[in-house]
Amino acid sequence: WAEDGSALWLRYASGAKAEITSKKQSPTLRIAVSELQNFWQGGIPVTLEVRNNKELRALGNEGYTIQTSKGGSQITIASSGEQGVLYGTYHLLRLQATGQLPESALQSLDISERPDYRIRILNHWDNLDGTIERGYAGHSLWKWDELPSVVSPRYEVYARANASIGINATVINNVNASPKILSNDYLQKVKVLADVFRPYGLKIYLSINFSSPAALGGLSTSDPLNKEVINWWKQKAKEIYSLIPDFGGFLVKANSEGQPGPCDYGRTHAEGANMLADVLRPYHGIVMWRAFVYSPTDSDRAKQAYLEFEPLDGKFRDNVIVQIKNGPIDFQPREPFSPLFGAMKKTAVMPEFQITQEYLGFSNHLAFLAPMWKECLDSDTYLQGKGSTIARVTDGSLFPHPLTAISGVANIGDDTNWCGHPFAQANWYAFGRLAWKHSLSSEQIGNEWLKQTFLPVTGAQIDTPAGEVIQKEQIDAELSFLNSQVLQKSREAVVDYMMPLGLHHIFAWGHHYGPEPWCDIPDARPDWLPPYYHRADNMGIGFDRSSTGSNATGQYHSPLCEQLDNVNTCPENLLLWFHHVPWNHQMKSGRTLWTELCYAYDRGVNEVRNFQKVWDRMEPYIDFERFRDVQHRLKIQARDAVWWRDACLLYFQQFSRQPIPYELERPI
Ligand code: GCW
Repeated sequence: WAEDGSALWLRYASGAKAEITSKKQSPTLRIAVSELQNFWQGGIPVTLEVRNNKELRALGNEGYTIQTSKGGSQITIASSGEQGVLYGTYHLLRLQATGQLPESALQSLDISERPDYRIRILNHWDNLDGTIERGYAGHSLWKWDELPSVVSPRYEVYARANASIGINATVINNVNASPKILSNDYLQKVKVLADVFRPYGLKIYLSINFSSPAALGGLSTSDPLNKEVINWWKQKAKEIYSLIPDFGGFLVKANSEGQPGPCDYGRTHAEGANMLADVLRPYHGIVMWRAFVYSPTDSDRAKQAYLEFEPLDGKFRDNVIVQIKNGPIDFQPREPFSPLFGAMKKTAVMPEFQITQEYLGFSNHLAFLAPMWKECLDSDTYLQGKGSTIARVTDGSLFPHPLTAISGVANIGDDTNWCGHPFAQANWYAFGRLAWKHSLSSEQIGNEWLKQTFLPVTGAQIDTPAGEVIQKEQIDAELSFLNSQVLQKSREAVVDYMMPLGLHHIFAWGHHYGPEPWCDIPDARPDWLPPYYHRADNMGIGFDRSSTGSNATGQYHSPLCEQLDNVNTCPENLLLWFHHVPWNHQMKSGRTLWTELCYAYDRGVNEVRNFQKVWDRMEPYIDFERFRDVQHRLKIQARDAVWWRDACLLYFQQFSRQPIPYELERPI
């Protein structure tokens, strides 16, 4: 009884040969038909319809309805577009796989869905040499050396997995982009991928290097206002669209971490983005311009993106969207939301989440990230008064921008199970589900994923190797327990054992895995050297970003600005992000800051130990290979949690000069 995780959440059992019909034929509809022919077990015939009425038009060509006709003799999945029919198909199969289609439900289906964002996009940080920046699941899926001649079957499986959760776009190369991606040789390869992805509604985008005109085209400059440069881009766009007529557009990292950009020529981000936007406009292409501008010598890095981009509000073309990381620094276990989400009324902005666990224990630690992304999406920016959540700022409901999008940096590689940690698949899944519908709860997403991933797909019971018989219902209940006790608590546990109370960026230089608040590596970037982020000294700890310090709090709207600015009203889980706090400061628990810090680190360790216990209890219900894999990784996580706690507490204790409370475990 073994599974290797390669089937992801798509472990459908064979169907019961009901009649599946579609009047219209097309590659996309053929996929929908065959998915249902292969896996639909409901017994009732299913009809797929692409039609145009008012209701369906309102749902858009990706939205759909699923309805049982009167008398219960037929289910119809309808959409104004083929893509919607395919998404409706996967919706129906998901209900089936998660046990939500008992007879009564089957008889009365009346579902109507439309996606919250127009573009739901993965960003792969895959290099052309096959390595992946911050990738922890093997090498790149894209076998550039074999393409365009050899087409790996995994490309289609990848497209299908994305379609099954509503992801409709993908940037296949690293934002630290090689100019070579735009060479004709590579574009021929990209075209093959685009052809495989197309029937699944998955559109290709590319990251570009801003100095491509010089680096690849041999021009003497890449100045965005130079005529020859503009012409070079025009020719390039023509070439791309002749190969890939539905090409999505460009993602750009400019003037950040040494990447070239318009500022090299005295131009603004807007001038750079607009030049590319104008070039792509005739083909309906778009530009996603990243706001991650990082210069390590800044006095407060957290303020930089806002300072550079806020003055540019209204200066971008309407086919440009500014892509903002959830936090103002860099994908830390917990950050406040980036104030830039609350700064632009006339510019379309989109969130960039990180699915790959660069700062959350790579593929060794179990950390379900839906709670983190929801925390960001649900945050109120107060941009237009109360209720201006990031979800509403970005999904088009607050401002009628024609372009809405949400992106996630992928955690996918060529490992057999795609993502390294079996539970890392849950984050790919959760990103897709939230991008489709940001009001879904983390609990629901976790439950859906667990059931599809671990429930036995056939029969009402399983016979364990130990000779026991276990009912599926019991497994179902155990998985719900796993959801509430492990998945839902896992991100907070990482925060606790790595950097609680608003601490951030005390990672080891280079690899970003373990602790190094003491970093003393001479060639590290200046901001990595202590005390930059933690500011620990004999008085206290934390970065004063209040009005008495860097005044980053001033980048937030009232009343949040005042709330964050005051040490007594700032949420404690962000306290040390915004304030330098005395070691003896009294926390809400009544403990001093130092004691609270000790408790938080210790709690993180104990949480992981509890995850181990809960997981061990799953042994009878989970196939052997995946059970063992997770068990082994939890061992690493538990050891790492102790390492983090001991290292950080012993380091900070030099400054606090106070004992670790006796009731807590001693550092070894
Ligand atoms: O998180 C940091 C990473 C870099 C990454 C950069 C970015 C792709 O450490 O590896 O580069 O952010 O987002 O551009």
